[in-house]
Amino acid sequence: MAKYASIEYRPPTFSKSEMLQRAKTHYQLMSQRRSVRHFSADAVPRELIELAIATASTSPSGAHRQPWRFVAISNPVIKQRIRIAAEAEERESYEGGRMPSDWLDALSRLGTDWEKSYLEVVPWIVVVFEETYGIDPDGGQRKNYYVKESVGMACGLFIAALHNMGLAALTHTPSPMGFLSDILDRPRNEKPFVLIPIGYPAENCQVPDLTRKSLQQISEFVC
Ligand code: IYR
Repeated sequence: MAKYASIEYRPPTFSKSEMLQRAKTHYQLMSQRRSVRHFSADAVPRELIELAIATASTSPSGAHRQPWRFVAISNPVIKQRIRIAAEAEERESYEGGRMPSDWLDALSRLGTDWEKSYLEVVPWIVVVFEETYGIDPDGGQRKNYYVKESVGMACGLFIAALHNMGLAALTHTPSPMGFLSDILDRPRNEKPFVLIPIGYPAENCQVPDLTRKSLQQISEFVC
């Protein structure tokens, strides 16, 4: 395959003090992001979702295959179908013995349960699919590389973009997620990766009072 041509790379540059200021401002913004489970039904313009998806797709990916597909749903009938199917799976997980007790124990502090009414409240659900393999123009299968790492990074950029525009989101993984391929009629090479309800937080939105690990706990510097 022909090599990409090389072009000059000219990213924005900043003075040392600007760099520090920008780093602090960005950290302060991102440290306020929380996973939200109580949403308002207020409408969110489609253009904002499109911009968040475009931002997510700036992510690096294995061999630049960009093995992601973002399916954005505002249709209330489809949202209802997703809620019903997700709750059926989650009920089985939480109450039908599918989640082992240590897992239920780990979740008990967050207060989650099988009930997922937010799936019908939110103006948008975005389901992110990983492309396990690509399809060539001639219909042949093309291997993708580091798919989960690539899609995970894209999802990180996606939720950061949403937070930056003042929207709330939840990275939700009702398990198993095969029902999403059926409801959304996705091709065989796409596998559900995560389901992301998106909207404004409800007026009385509450989140668990948790803290994040300190810099010392999460880093080592070898100088
Ligand atoms: N999928 C379930 C369970 C769940 C699992 C983890 I790991 C969480 O951090 C939160 C929930 C649910 O969405 O309730």
